[in-house]
Amino acid sequence: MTIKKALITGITGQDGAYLAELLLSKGYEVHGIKRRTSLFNTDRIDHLYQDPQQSERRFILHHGDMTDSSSLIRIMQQVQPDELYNLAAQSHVAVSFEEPEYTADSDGIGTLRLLEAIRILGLERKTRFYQASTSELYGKVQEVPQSETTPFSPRSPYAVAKLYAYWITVNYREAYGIYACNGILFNHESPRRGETFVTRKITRGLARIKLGLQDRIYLGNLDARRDWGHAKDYVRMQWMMLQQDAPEDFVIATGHQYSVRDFVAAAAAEVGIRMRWEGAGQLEQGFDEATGACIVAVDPRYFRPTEVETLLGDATKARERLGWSPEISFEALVAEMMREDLKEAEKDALCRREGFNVAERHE
Ligand code: NDP
Ligand code: GDR
Repeated sequence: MTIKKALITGITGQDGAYLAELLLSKGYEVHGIKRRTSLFNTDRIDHLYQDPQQSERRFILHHGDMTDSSSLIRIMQQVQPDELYNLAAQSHVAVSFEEPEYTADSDGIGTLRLLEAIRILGLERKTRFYQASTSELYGKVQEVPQSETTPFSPRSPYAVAKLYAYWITVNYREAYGIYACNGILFNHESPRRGETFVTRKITRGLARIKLGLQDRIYLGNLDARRDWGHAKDYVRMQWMMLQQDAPEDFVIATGHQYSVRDFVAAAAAEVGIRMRWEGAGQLEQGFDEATGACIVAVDPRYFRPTEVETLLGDATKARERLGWSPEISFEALVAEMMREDLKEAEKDALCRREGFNVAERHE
């Protein structure tokens, strides 16, 4: 039996790590592209590492970058993957306002570079392509809930770059017959979520407050509403989309929506804190009802020049056509994130008690 080969860009990220685990469990040979960094950046996939000296390796990393065609073409030529998952991106919406040109290059043109690599190498009939599209495409929403037919209205340089990536994926499917699909994924989180996205910032911050390592979390727009799922459920769907007879685009979402404030309250409840809110807008504060301490405050530095206020997905097509539905609830997601961040905070607390310096990291 021939072993299927998958290539994942963004393998060091949240989704890349879960997808690599899933594909390895299905017997794939998994190749990943990581970029060169001055410090190790493979924390999320270190448990999958196999020595290059080992024969019959099924997990192989390559150095490359979405802004560097030559590395992408070289890796594609070497691997000749059956499935190519494009998960790499400058994925932080707020950062995209600070680095708009780089975001366009890596997230927009980077996608084109991969599709061109498929064409240049004559892999149009071999390589199936998955593009990590996003609910941020809907931006200023025109319809509730949002489905595959809802018009796009992007509200950030990140979303505009991803809009280009979405359409170039559709165009290469239609123009060259490449099996190329967009997964329009709503927010998905996990204990592996980057620390500067709001959910992880909240669970990490609350764990540290609980253990006396910090006093307060500073957040931006508490009214923003999101449809939050678990990354594990969502990578399963990424794989399913490439197993169909014909390529199509799918929305992936839970169909439930919560505000940032709701997320704080749910996470706080996990560590036995009941929240009380006072004030509004920039002056709003969240208190630990039992101690009276202010543990959440608004800092306008985290407001975005243009905000996506509300997102709610309709994944009916994924359910009806592919039999997909999320298995992990919002409550279970929050509980898992809190549990894992408490363990991390306990390590820092232990170091501090033993007299070691623990760097304060906030963003
Ligand atoms: P992460 O930010 O956790 O991971 C992004 C990955 O891309 C990392 O491996 C990062 O490398 C890599 N990367 C960034 N820039 C480059 C570059 N120039 N060249 C090569 N690699 C690069 O994102 P997620 O795992 O959360 O998301 C995966 C994809 O799905 C992204 O494209 C994101 O935009 C999209 N998406 C995510 C959603 C979510 O809620 N998580 C929802 C919808 C879409 P490094 O580790 O070195 O930084
Ligand atoms: P988002 O995720 O922008 O939806 O993009 P993020 O967690 O950054 O923000 C969600 C909402 O929370 C509000 N918010 C804050 N956000 C951050 N990061 N930090 C804060 O302190 C804070 N306070 C309030 C934001 O304004 C926003 O409304 C994520 C990324 O994974 C994208 O790559 C992906 O495409 C989309 O999800 C779907």
